[in-house]
Amino acid sequence: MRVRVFYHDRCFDGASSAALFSRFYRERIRNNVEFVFSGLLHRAGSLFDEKQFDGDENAIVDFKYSSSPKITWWFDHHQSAFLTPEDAAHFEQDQSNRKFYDPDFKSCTSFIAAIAEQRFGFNPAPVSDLTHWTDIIDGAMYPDAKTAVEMREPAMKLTMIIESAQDYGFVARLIPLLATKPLANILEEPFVAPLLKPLLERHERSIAILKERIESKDGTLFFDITDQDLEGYNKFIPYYLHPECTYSVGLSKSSFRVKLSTNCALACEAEREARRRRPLHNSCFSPDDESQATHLSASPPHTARAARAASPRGVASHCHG
Ligand SMILES: [Mn+2]
Repeated sequence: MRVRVFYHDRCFDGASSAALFSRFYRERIRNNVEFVFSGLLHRAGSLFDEKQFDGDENAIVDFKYSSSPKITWWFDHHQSAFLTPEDAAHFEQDQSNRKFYDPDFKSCTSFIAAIAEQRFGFNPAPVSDLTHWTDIIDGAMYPDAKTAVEMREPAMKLTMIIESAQDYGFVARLIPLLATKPLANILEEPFVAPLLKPLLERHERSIAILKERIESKDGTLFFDITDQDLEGYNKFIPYYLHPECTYSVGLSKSSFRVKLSTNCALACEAEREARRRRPLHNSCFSPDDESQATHLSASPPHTARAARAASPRGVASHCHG
C-alpha cells in the first residue's frame, strides 16, 4: 500500500510535519506501507495537480486544503488554509475524523503530534525535540535575536539547509530521518553535512553586509541591499545588530523581484502573543492589494505606500505562509 504525503516544501515545519505524520501513520494506522513524499510550493495559479493524488491514501500537511475526494488526510495551522469559502464549507462538513485544522498551533508538526496523541493514542515523547523546535522556528518564538541568528542549534542549521535546498529530491530524502533520528545526527549524514558550510559562510557574509548598510532612526531600522545577492537572508539579523530597535524596513532583491520586508522584533510579551495568534514570520505586500499585508503583527502603517514609492514597478513579495 502506498501513502503519498504532500507537504510544504523548503520549510522546516513542512518537512517535519511529513515526518511526524508518517511516523504516526506507521505506528497507529498501519505498518506495512510505502511513503512517497511530494513537496508543494505556494505559487500563482493552481496549487495542486490532482493527477498527483495517486496514492492509496493521499495526505496534505502544513499546506492548503483540497476538496478532492482523493485526499484522505489533512492537517494545517495556517490562517490562509482555505483558498475559497467553498473549500472551508467542504472541510466543515467533513465527517472522516481524518482532516484537522487549528490556527492556534505554532507549528503543524506539534499540531499533528497533539491530534495523533489525543485521538489515535500516539506517543509523542520520542519526537518532543522536533515539535519543540518546529514551534520555535515556525512560530518565530525565538527567546532572542541571538538564538535566531547565531545558528548554534541543529534545528536552526537544518532549517537553513531545507530552505535553500536546490535539489528537488533532497527534502524528501531528509524527511524519513526527521522523526526517527536526533537532529544533531541528521546533520552528520553524508548527503547533508557538506551543504552546511557554504550556507554558514553566506550567512556570515549577510551579517557583515547588513552591519555596514543598516541605518537606525527613531527605533526603526532601514536598509537597502538590492545591489547584493542575499536572497533568503535571516530576518532577525537587523535586531541582532541593533537590539534597541523594534521595527525594520528593508529592500532586497532576487533574480526576479524586488522585495520589501517590514518586520517587528520580538521585543516584548505583547508582541510575542500577537505572533502566537498570527504565527507567520514576515509581512508581505503585493503591488495590487495593500490588504494582503495580513501577516504582520505590528508595523508602521505607511510602509506599503512607501514601498510603492520606492519601487516604481511595484513590489513583489514572497509570503512564507
Ligand atoms: Mn507550518
